[in-house]
Amino acid sequence: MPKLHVQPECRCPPSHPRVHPLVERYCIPNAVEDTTNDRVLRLNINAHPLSYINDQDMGTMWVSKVMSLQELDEGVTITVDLANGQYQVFYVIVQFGGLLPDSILIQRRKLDFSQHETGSVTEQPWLDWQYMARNCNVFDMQNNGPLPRPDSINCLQMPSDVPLLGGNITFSLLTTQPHLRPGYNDFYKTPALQEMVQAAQVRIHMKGQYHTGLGVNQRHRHFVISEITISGRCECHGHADQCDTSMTPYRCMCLPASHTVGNNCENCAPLYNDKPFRSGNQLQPMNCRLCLCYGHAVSCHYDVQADEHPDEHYRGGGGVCDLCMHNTTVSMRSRRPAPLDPRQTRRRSEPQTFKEHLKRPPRAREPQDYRIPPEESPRGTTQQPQFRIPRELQPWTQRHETQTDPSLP
Ligand SMILES: [Ca+2]
Repeated sequence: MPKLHVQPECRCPPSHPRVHPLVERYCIPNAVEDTTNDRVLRLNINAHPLSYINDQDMGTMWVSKVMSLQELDEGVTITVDLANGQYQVFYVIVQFGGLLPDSILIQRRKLDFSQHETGSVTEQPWLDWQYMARNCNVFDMQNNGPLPRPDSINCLQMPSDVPLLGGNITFSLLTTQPHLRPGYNDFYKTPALQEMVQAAQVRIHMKGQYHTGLGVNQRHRHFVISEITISGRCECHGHADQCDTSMTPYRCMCLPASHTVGNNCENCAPLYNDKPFRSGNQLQPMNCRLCLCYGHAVSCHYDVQADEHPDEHYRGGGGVCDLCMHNTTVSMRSRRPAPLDPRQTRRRSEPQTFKEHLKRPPRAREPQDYRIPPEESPRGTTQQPQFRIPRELQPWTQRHETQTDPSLP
């Protein structure tokens, strides 16, 4: 990539830093006559770099080269790498500065989590997310087709009144219109939808121009994007309220009460495997459960065979203490540490706390009816997804209307 030299005021290249005083779409060198023929278009590859596409400044924009009709039909692809992990993405907004494309395909790519176990990285396929078009026939799809399943994909027809210049396209996963996506209002109980929001990379294909048929000037055969906004949150399995996104990979700040570990709070801590790992949700925190090893083991694992209520989280328990210490062994009935020989134990004067625990069968203490313990109140609201889209970014709004981009020739 060439080194960028962008003058924020005039967008002229360094070799021709002055805006032509008479014909503003040209730049000319310093210290030459105004009538010089040594001039270059202000629209050039250095003037509107791709980095302007996500600099959080609506006033700066990326401008593609001026294309032939064939190049427009072949289209342009922009790939956004979310850089430090796989997020739960809920909407994608593309804010255009010029003519809207005739058709758009938004795709996503997930991370290959198996690489941690196998050591090899497998390139994940691109998955279709949303089609949009002036007429969905270009994709051999139905206009505004139904969404029978939570992870169905359809083609949204762009409205007939899109502005000549500017406007935006919005892909909002949970508030699809005109058909609401099944499960949109029950995210935590819709696994297919939870899978569908996962993305580590986002790709946007744009083809053609919506208004080309109206005889658009050749100089406007290009794409202009002022900002791409991708909104998501860290995948913390409902066990964190905060996330450090300055790290690579990002790290969820697992709540202490969840007793989870891992960058994504995706595992139970070593001594908290009395129940299998489960994701928390709005109503149930699903904290990992402590194995009753009485201080005689440093880890435990879950054994479904030992669990009287394997389908429930707050009843039963299948934790098996690992490598029992202090002359204890695992009781085959309860999978808890038991003294090797009770008579010997009495003689050896076991610690008081251990004997007290033995008097209290842990199972009898479990509540018969399900009730969330007070210390396990549902997660705070900060962990809930925020789906509101600013009013000015609602789909198909006409933010730029007929304004002309002053920096264009
Ligand atoms: Ca920008």
